[in-house]
Amino acid sequence: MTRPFNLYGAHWSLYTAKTRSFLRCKGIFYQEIESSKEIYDAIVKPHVGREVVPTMMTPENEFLQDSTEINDILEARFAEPAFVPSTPRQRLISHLLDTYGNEWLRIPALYYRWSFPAENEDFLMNEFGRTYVPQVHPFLQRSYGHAQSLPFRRRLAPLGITDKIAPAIEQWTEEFLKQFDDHLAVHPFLLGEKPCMADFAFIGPLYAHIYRDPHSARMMQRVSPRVVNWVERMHLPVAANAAFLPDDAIPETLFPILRQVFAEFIPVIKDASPKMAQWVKDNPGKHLPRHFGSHTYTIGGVSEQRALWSHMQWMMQRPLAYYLSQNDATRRDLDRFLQPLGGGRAFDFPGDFWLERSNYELLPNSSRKAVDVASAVNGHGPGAIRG
Ligand SMILES: N[C@@H](CCC(=O)N[C@@H](CS)C(=O)NCC(=O)O)C(=O)O
Repeated sequence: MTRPFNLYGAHWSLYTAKTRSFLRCKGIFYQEIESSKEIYDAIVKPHVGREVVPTMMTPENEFLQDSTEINDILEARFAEPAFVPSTPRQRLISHLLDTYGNEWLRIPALYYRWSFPAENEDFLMNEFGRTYVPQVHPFLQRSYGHAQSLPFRRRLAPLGITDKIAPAIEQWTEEFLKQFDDHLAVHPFLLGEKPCMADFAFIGPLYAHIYRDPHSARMMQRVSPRVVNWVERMHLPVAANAAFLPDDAIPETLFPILRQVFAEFIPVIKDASPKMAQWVKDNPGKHLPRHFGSHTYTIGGVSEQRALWSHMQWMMQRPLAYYLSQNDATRRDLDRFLQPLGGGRAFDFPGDFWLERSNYELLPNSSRKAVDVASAVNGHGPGAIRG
């Protein structure tokens, strides 16, 4: 009998949501096992080295970690329905919004989760505690829940979430949800009749935090009922013959979101990238920290300081490598499309350092340049991105 994929994860977890939704939409046979202390100790830590979800064990007993890498590997193994578009504009936008959902939508997710304790605290402490120690008394579970959630609460400062910027985050989030809701009035997913990889990046923060946590759940229902509906649709199998929009079209209803990507998100990555390259030069042989230093970011017109996040650079390498791997004519067409949205120069990175994942860590490969990697990109999936 066929064995299932084992997904070790939790419903409170942003990145588990990304992989769970992918598995369900693809119709892959899997079982989800909650990431209790027992599971971390017996399975996750011995294989991955730390308590992190999602972790996946394949039917062949391979261990995978990092939701993006897991989804890429599954996409390569299960061809239908395909979630990576094959035409240039759609493919680039899918990679780009994948990066955006993964990295930028964490800001509203973490802000809303941890800024409304009167409504969220009980729910969250129970969730974290029950998942971690399901067998103990609920009263004790709460104190475990507190300890388990502490590292996440501590991420607010490095993500630049402060009292000063809170009103701007709220305004920005409602606007984003309305824009996405308007889009969903016309199209069931970002690029047509079926999800692309970016839909899975969006579902992480939009399901695990905004849809489920009590305070933001009410906001989502009030501001964007179609997003509620999309969250639920993102957990159902997708028909094998569902298609992306014809003629490599990017729907105009996505333009407001894309304008925000180029106005707010791309400048942060472009500022961080050379600073990370410098850090790598100054610290030869060292692991790049998950986050370090600080630089300015702007959301909803307000600026604040945040840390430089190395995973963001790794994610951005994916659209970057795809863009650079295209011939001149295709790149010119992509530029023509991106220009009016403010993305005309989005991909002109210095490109003099490259991050690779090895043994569940991000490692700089300073002998490799973006353009070398791009020349090796000819398909999708982590192998292709790594070159
Ligand atoms: N980039 C990773 C991030 C995984 C991640 O941060 N998972 C959280 C839960 S959503 C966690 O388990 N964090 C603990 C840790 O990273 O130490 C992925 O996409 O899988």
